[in-house]
Amino acid sequence: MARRTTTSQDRTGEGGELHQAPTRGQVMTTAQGTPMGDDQNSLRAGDRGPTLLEDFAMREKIFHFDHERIPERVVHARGYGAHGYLECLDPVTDLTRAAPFQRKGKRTEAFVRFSTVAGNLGSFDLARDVRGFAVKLYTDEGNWDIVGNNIPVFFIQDAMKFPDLVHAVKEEQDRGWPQAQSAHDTFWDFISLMPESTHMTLWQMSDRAIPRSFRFMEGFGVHTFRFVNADGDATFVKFHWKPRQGLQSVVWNEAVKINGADPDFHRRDLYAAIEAGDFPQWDLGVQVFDEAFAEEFEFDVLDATKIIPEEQVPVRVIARLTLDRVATNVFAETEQVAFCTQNVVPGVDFSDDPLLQGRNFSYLDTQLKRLGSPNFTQIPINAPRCPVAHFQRDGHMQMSPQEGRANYEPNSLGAAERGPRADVEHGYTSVPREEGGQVRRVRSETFADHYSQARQFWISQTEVEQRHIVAAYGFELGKCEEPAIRTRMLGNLRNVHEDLAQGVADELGMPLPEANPAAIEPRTDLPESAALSILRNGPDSFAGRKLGVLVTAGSDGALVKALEEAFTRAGALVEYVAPAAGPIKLKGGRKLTPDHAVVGAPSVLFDAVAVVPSADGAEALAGRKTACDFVDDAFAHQKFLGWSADAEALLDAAGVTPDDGCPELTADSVAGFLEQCAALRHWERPVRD
Ligand code: HDE
Repeated sequence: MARRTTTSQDRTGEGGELHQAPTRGQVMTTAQGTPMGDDQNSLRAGDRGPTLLEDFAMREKIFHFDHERIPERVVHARGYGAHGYLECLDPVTDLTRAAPFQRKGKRTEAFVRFSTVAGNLGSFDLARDVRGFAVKLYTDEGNWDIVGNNIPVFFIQDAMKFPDLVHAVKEEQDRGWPQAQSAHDTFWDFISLMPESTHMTLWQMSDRAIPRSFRFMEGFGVHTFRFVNADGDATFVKFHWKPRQGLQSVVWNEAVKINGADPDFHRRDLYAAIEAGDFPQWDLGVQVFDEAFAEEFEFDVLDATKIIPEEQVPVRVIARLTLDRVATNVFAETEQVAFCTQNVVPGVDFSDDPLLQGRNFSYLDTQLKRLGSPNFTQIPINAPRCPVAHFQRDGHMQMSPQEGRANYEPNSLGAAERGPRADVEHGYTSVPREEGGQVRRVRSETFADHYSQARQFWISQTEVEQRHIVAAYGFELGKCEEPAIRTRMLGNLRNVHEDLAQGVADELGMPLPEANPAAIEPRTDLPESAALSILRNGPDSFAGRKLGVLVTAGSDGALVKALEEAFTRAGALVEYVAPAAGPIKLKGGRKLTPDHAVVGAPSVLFDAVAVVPSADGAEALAGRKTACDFVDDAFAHQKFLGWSADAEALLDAAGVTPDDGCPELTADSVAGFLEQCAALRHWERPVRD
């Protein structure tokens, strides 16, 4: 192969192959398409002389690099996306004319972006935070975005307060911290002064805010929307995404450690599952109700701080979402995807929820800031998959050679050139409805009950979940420096439930203050709702989860094989952790290359663990803190922990006395261990703080 550049390569005397024209693939060019002769050296006057302005290739390369960043999202900056499709299971043509639901089996292309809210782009995945669950559906009649969260209620009732909420939760402006944390004064100062936020904070302090992975969490459209059928009949609708994997979260002490061990835990999990062909799926369910229900319901269906319990309006599953392809390029797709709540399609309409109405302005506006041009809809990830025809013209980065003479309507210039016209019969029309009343800045009286559903959430939790909620408030409020903020929050919590308030007060070592005045006497008659608990809706098998197996040279090869076969057959992932990353030989002769060295793979990265070293290996590991922590943490995090008789020295060193959640493993007991692991954790094990 002839060299395209000789002098510079000869002079650098290294990387010769880099200077040859590629034997495969394309010739490197500038952005203008000019083939590059040298990508190593800038153009110089003399070997040691100045670089010349004439060097268009270097200037172009650095110019582009200088402009690589775009503003990150002001909220939900850290996210991870994947492609997939929505498949219609139950065509609800009686309810909506929305294209995805007109025929059983109909597939609609989808892109989903999961996110945390408060942290910056470079923050860590397992912050205690709400998760975004934004779905873009490329329907035959335009893009429909359901921009939801993994929690069905929100902190505030009116969009007017959103900037305040976000300022309060982000890093404090005078010091620049904390990153990706609500555990600080400004957040709880704001929240404690906003009784309407109380319900949401119960969800946020629950394990919903520390999900095991994106695959194990629910999604909610939050607001009430409208479905409209072909006859123009409208009903109210709320959207739910129910993970077919079940619900699962981690415990707080684990989350804290995962953030250090693998800040990309959630994105890695989604990527790995999809790449392994274990495609995550969610059922799309709807709660449908009419004006009469809305009238008689205890709360206002336009108030985003309230749910409609599933016991009152059941969730009807109409479609299934499958994510089967990771992004090709994270910037081009996940970063540039532009979700807008205003993106609806014929068959879907808004309600008057004041939060939703504000969002309909904000999302479009923010895309202009982030993507820099009103033509952001032409970026491939945002482009509709159906034909687009309008008279919007020009603007930065216009990609479309919009043809013809007339760029206005009405026009009469030549039949072929007249361009598109609105379709009165089939095009989008808003639901006709009566609106009226005085123009005022006002909060409806029907939004005034801030505590009753918070209490309903609390009483619907299992004891384990209640304990976690109390501990989370304790942690967060304990980080507040101002005692008055803690006191005010305790006053709010007294309106929710005495046990909750007392538990948090005990965590904080503070006396219970008087309950804060409530605008409306909180109700105590709302019944428990099983749908609100994670533990009552967990997975029923170990499929999709990860077993960490601690091995050493000389580990029992037959036992290792039995574990691997049983867990893999059950759809789980098995990863090996060893004293070092290099290959080891097991008893029986198998050569095994571990996935991790123990120093880089604490047990927090696994859902359950098997500790099966050789007796010598166990002795050696007993002297290593990382190995003892592996065992101790798995036990403390109430994980199922299988162990072989040879592991005893390590278990002793870690201070672990096996209980019912720690079966001794033999090739025969592996099946029982797998069955046990189907439960999320061995919650009966006493917790050590
Ligand atoms: Fe958002 N929100 N939000 N939000 N939100 C944004 O839009 C906003 C709200 C949600 O993965 C921003 O493109 C206002 C509720 C998700 O790209 C911004 C209000 C819910 C995402 C914005 C809310 C959400 C965003 C920032 C109060 C759950 C990430 C960047 C009225 C139902 C989407 C962007 C993605 C992102 C505004 C409240 C969910 C600034 C004004 C309620 C999942 O436009």
